[in-house]
Amino acid sequence: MSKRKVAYFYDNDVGAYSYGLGHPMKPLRMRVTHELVMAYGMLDKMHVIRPKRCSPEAMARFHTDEYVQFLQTVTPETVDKLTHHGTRFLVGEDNPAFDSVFEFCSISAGGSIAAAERIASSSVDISINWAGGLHHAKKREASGFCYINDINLGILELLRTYPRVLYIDIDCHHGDGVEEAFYTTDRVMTASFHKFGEYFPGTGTQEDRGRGKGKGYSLNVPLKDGITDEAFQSIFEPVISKIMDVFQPSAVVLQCGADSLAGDKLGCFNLTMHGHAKCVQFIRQQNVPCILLGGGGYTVKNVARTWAYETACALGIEKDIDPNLPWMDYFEWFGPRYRLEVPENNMEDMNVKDGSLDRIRSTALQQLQELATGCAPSIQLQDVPRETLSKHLGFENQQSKDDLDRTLAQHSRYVYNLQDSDTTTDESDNESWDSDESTSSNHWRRGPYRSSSIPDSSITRKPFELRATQIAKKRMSLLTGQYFDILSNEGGFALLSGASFCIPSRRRFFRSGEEGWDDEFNIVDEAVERVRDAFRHQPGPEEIARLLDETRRIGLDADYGDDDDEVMSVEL
Ligand code: V1D
Ligand code: CA
Repeated sequence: MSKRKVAYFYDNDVGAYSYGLGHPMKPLRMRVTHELVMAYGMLDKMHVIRPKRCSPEAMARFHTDEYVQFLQTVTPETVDKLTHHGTRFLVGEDNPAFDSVFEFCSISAGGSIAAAERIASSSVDISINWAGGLHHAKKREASGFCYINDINLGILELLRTYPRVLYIDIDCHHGDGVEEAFYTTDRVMTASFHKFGEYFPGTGTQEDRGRGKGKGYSLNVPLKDGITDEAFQSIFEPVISKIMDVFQPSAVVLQCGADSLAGDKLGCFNLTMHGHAKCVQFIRQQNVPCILLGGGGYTVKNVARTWAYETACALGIEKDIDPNLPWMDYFEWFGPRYRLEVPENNMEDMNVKDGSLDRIRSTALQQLQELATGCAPSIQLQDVPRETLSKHLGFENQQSKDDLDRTLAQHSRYVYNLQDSDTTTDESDNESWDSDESTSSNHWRRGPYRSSSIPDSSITRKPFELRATQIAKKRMSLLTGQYFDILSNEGGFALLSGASFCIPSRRRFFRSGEEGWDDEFNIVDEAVERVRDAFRHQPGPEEIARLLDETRRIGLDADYGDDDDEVMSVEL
């Protein structure tokens, strides 16, 4: 098999974090994996990169500002107060506020973003981040041991370059956080293979297929206990082949959660190391740029064995790997056989026993056939700009972006002070757009086993005007991604910023219909151009007011606003 250029992202510190005694998630498994990878001499065969840690601003490309800020602040001592006694952000025992949780997240997410950047720049064929794959994290809430959804951040990075991204999830649990994020788009197809039925998170039926433009682009393969290598491949390979055919992804992200291995402490499948790795080999054979991520996996020595072996598969050297483990730190953990293997056990395969595997397979293939014959993704025919959105908008120079931000902020405050009598706010409306209350009504999502991942369509966006009230908080610049203060008496600024600052933040920069560039985007483009021109000559307050008014009139709603955005899917 031909060679592939591989980038391997690893931060030495990652193994030192702890979710706490008695918690099944052990970040140490990444260190043990790395020790094996090193002992097998694989580090010399790939680019080994310590990724930049993910900044809060980069996290907020998917998550809300408020949630990211919470993660930055929370400690075991303050958790009770900051979560309002465990009712917001972190719920239950699954996601403790352990020491330095934010740093841990920044390593995991930094790795997946860097992995995506390397793929998008075509400098490698395969990127690996075993610290990533945290597929349950939601926009404004931690879930199932996951706090920051590194996968969504990585996919968003890929979408800057590629028209279509395929996400595959072989963790024993449903990849709900990724499915939900891209549920309404046809640019990301998600396919999750998982145990379904009285099992966390309770989502991922075959009826959950996406919504709107994304209808048909979410695929679920719900399975029962005890699936073996042979049975798993008998559904994985035809389903993935069909997706490759129908969707023709430009890049693939494979979440390699290792709790689908036999003998996992939380999983209930019966895959061997070789069976699990066959998914990696199969994806590699497709000759599409690919990112391999970690995920679940609770029998640490088996996780390490499997991810080390899968690193060898990425390199195409698995045939040369000695099944007897080399000497390494943690060697004694691998007794009594000290072998690179995860054998199957004698549990019964319920999928084969009751014939459900055949039914699930034919339903999945049928659904993909409908996608093929119904409507092939129109975006296929279109080009995607190679440069980043900010570059496309001309905001590529950090210094000038900072200046622009500062100037906009100063002038906006000044303008607001001039016209405060015009800025009417509804003080009686105490349902702040800054509040998470509206999504706390999403507490149904926290129920152990909800039946559908379709967002609540009864939740509607609040009128733009309501945002004029409040807010004493930090806002993130849409131009630079940096934070600046908004004082509570600058409510009008919040309103104005809703029109002006949000222009470049719109993610909907590429239209998936046949029309190509989004008309709205062209308007945005022109408006941005005018704002940029104006700021080249230090505009006065009147000019700023006119520009802000103009941008507001053309209907550039504040799409960015973190906490008022009720839709859980990202807008593309
Ligand atoms: F057993 C535990 C001990 C301590 C703390 C948590 C657990 C535990 C086991 N299983 N928690 C779970 C699952 N949570 C529940 C909750 C109880 N309910 C009300 C909900 O059943 C969560 C399992 C998370 C699996 C995560 C994952 O493997 O999919 C993963 N993928 O990437 C990273 C993690
Ligand atoms: Ca899965």
